[in-house]
Amino acid sequence: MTRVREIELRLVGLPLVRPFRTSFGEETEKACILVRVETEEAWGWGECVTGADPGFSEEFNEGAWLVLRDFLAPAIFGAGDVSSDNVEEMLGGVRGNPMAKAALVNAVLDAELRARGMSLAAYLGADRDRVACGVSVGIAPSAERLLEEVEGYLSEGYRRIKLKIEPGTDVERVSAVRAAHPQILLSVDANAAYGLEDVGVFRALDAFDLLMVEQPLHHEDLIEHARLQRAIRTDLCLDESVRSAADARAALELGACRIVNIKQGRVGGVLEAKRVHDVCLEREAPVWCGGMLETGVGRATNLALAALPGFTLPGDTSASRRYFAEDLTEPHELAPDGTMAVPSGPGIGVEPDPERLDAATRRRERLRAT
Ligand code: NPG
Repeated sequence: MTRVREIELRLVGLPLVRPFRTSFGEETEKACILVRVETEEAWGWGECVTGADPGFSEEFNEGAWLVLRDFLAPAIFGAGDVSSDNVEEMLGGVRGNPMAKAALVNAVLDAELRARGMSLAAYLGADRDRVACGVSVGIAPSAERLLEEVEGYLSEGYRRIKLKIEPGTDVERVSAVRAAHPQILLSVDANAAYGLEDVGVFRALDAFDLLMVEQPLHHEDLIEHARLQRAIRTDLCLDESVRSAADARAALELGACRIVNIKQGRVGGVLEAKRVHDVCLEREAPVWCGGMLETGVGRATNLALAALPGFTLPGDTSASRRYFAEDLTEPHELAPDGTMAVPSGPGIGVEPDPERLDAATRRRERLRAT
């Protein structure tokens, strides 16, 4: 137990090495909030996975900033002693806003683990020190460009390719990649762009031996996903629709999916992410670690999570250079065998380089107990 002395919020921006297009929009830069918590014993970092606009979920950077500054930080300052055992409860008076909460929960836990000299991976119960990595490929302007991009990632060693899809080009693009690479682990992610009336598209995709189809239908739906799952052979995986361990349990019990993408930021932080993992492990549903184009801070957090025993599929834990020319931390690097090291130092095991962090900072606010 310790007191939080100060919480610093920074809005940072980094250019992406290539635009990232999904069925809900295109991003050319990464803009996010970093939270630094200072306790009586140590400091810790958390990255908020919100983006500039509410396209993926209802949370977004400017909203998350206000929620953190005006509600979550005061809840921590007002509560007295804080630790990983009570931090989620302290934030419980604020409904929803899992991404904003995740940044603070993760920062408090990082500070606690740095003070104890224990790595996040060890704390969570990791059973390996390297994880298998996949890569998520944005919607390309043409099938040729997509094939080139896929070739590039395969030659770097990535062990699974995930294609973003949207209505109109879906089957043609998947068919082109599968024809060129009959053996690879291949999946698709629709980011909720379809309706049940599109069942024909998913029946057609059944022909390509996909590892999974991710989040085809509405971002809050479970019932229609269960219907779709019964109508196709390929396993469905849910992302947006799973915002807690309770959601994961409901999804698996309803048969809405057979695989779960765990993004710690989407479910309120690594503590809830571990519970989602436990629910899935108990029901023998494979999980994998999703990504939200995080900087090296959030990426280190994801790597620790991805080392838990239930993470049996390669995650969107790609190398820093897939996103940024220069990351805020030391770069996370992919080995030629398609694996990445799980940071082993105290807490998340990395920190932002002070100069690069300052150069990327667009706004900064320090909050203290009043
Ligand atoms: O490698 O970090 C990564 C990106 C993986 O495709 C990816 N993320 O829908 O899962 C997603 C998508 C995403 C990115 C969603 C950014 C929201 C923001």
